[in-house]
Amino acid sequence: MNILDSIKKPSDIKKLKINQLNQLSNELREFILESVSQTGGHLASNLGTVELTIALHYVFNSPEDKLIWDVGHQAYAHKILSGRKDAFSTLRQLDGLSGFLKRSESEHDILEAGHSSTSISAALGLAKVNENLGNNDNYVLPIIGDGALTSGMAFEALNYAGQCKSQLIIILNDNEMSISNNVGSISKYLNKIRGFKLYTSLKRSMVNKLTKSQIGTKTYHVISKTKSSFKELFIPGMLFEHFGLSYIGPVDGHNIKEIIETLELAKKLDKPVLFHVKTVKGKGYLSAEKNPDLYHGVGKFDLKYGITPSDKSTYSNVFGNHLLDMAKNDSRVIVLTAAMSSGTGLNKFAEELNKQFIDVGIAEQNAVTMAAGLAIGGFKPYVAVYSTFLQRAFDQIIHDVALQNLSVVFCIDRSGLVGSDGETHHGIFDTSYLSLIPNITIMMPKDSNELIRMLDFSKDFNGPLVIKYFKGESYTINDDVDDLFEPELIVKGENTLIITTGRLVKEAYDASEINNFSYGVLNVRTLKPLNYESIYNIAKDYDKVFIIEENIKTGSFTMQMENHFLKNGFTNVETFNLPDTFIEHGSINELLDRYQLDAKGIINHINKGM
Ligand SMILES: Cc1ncc(C[n+]2csc(CCOP(=O)(O)OP(=O)(O)O)c2C)c(N)n1
Repeated sequence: MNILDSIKKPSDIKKLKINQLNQLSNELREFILESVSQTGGHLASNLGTVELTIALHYVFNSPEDKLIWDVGHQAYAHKILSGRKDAFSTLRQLDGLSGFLKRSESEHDILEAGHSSTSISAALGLAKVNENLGNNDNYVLPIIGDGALTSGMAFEALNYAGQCKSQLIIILNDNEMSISNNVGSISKYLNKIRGFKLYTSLKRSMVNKLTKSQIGTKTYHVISKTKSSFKELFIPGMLFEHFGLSYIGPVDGHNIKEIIETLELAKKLDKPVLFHVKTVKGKGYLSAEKNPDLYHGVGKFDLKYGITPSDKSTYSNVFGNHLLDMAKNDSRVIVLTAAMSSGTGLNKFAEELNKQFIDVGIAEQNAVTMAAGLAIGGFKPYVAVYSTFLQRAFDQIIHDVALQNLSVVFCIDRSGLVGSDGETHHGIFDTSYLSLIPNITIMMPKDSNELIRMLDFSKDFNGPLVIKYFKGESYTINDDVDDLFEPELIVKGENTLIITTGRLVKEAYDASEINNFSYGVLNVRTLKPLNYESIYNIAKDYDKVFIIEENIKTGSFTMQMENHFLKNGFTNVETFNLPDTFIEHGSINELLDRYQLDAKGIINHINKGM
């Protein structure tokens, strides 16, 4: 039996010797590679955390000591070592294991996440519990990447962390990458200290002694006035020391022995610690080491040949390419991304027009308010962001953009269901949380032509504008009605009308086609302001109206439209949406099927009648 098969729970690791731990790391890496190539998932980040995970479980006692994985996309080794190896082939599949941490899956999963930079804050809460309950021997260990560390939320937590009075060891997993190259001053700072030899607080006393004895009293007095800057020459991680943490590192994150020995040392300190580990994203699979961005999140692929980048046109590509053309003709156009340049289709833009491209790192709030500043200065900012991550900047949209009626365009990718990333990532709240904001206009295209028309329309539009589009391959349906504020009757049909938007226009069209085009299909492109009058004028001639949307019910456009129909005495109207719950993971098609929003589901609804 190999060693990996004998590990049923984290404490089993403690029985192993160092050479066995090394063997375990090889087996684990092999297993992750094989498995993820079959299921898809976050590959490169997980290949980088194998040794670190083994060492953490060797030194600490989970779940009494709390391992808190930031984002949770790099915790596959943790999931496998905590009793989920046999179920791993179901990762990210409908009703299978989650691709992130899930408290219902295991007592070793302490915090659920998917959005980044929450780990230190949650850890501070748990550390306070330990302090108040007198749990002096229990450790709390947030594990945060260098990308996640660029977020304001991580720094808000660091600002408090120095006051923590119980055992806190922040593990900084530094692989020099976010999804793409990490950006900004924090990243530059970490790059600088990565080159230092391992520094521990034991060495700090040596530095202090060295400075007194070797440089002479006179010089020492001059220097002691600027002691901090003097220390910076000798001590890496002074930034963290200024936050009241003891810095230890950098440690080779693929040397289990070194990690274990240094963690044991960290346990002896009586202050909160920042433990800096250098890892390699994609470690052990050469293609992923060379191209970690491409291997950050993967679909099923052949391990022997690796991934070939897809040439399928997605809405993200259509957006990125068209905005690039617009920006080439108008130097006022600036695009902002929060660490998602590849996901939002902006890689080509960044390469060709870097002066008009800004990556702020994982800092959605900063991106939105920076866009406000650009708009005030007369530029035309486009914020390219996933629907789910824009939730972070809700206040900035209201307070910094909408209140001042600034001309910022929000290009919201992944609106609607996103598939296997699941609960934390579906963009199913955006109609609800955006349509309540005054001054905002919200549009959603049914196909790639309409997306391009909306981008063209945005050029001269004044005020905040949202263009939200869904994940997937782009297609075109048929010609458009010119005025985007008017609804578009795509199929006239007979007695039944389906009113919808975005991806579901195609599902409604397919449902109608299956029924010899007997259902009318009305495409609503502008969800705010809702053109009640035009929609109602078309709909009132039908016997039955179904309004559907890939958004939760509360706050949806379907709910708003339904109220209008009822107010006008039209009662043969029914709405269907996603339910007001968190939606699980699964492929988009499986979820559309489960929630009866695909063509088949629409026909079922209609056949059931009212
Ligand atoms: C708020 C938020 N914005 C964007 C993302 C998308 N995202 C997922 S992982 C990741 C990179 C994180 O980098 P790092 O913390 O260094 O981890 P690594 O993948 O390099 O291991 C990003 C940008 C996210 N999860 N949360």
